[in-house]
Amino acid sequence: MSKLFRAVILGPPGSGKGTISERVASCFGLQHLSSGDFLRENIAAKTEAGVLAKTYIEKGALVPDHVMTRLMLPRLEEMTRHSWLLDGFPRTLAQAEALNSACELDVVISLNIPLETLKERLRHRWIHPASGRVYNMFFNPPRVQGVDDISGEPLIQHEDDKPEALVARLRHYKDVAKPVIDLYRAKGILHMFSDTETDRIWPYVSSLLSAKIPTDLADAQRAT
Ligand code: G5P
Repeated sequence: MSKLFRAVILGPPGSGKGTISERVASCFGLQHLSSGDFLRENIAAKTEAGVLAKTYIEKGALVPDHVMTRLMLPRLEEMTRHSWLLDGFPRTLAQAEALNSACELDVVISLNIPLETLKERLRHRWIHPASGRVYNMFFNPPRVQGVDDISGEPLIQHEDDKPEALVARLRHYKDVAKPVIDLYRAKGILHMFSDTETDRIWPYVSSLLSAKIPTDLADAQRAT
């Protein structure tokens, strides 16, 4: 059997991790594992982790490391026969170390997006607090303004997505992410992409993965 391929995508809120991950999944056949999606599934199912995580997500804060690792590592163990791209995990050094002890990564993609661009994207972000579903008033608006598509309940804006709090939160992200980025740089697997537009970053990500993913593996993944 071919060697499996394991990648991580890092980036601040609004940096385009989800958008690029979906393109990677459809072009290269990797499984897209999103920590935000796992959290939202757990919130919807009202699991113990979901109930706890909701209180942090509502505030725009990071969910504690022990909750995240307890949630993510068993999911990865279920994926031992698949190649995957992990989106949104790890976010802290403690999470990166836990991931390190569970598996070996081939590539880490890091999105470096200017602060002004992130501010512009996030200030239009609204969420449905009960489910954690996220909307952007320009790029993925709800069908009816201000209302969740599925439940019909009102959307709210994170206190932290309001302009006053946003800069502090994005700086906090940078501080927490720096040791994670340093760790992967030291391992020689970090690839950083800087631009204001996902469409301009994508061709570089695509050619990196074309070079790194063995051809027989890419064919096999696409066939499944
Ligand atoms: P998530 O779900 O991981 P965030 O906040 O990290 O959420 P988000 O908002 O989902 O990230 P993203 O995935 O980086 O952003 O980016 P995206 O969704 O692709 O794009 C953001 C928006 O910009 C979209 O509307 C998109 O259409 C638009 N866009 C993309 N590219 C472009 C472009 O080129 N131009 C323009 N104009 N627009 C574009 O996590 C949710 C919460 O869960 C918790 C945290 O509380 C987190 O806030 N959490 C964790 N906590 C602790 N540890 C972890 N590991 C955690 N993981 C999740």
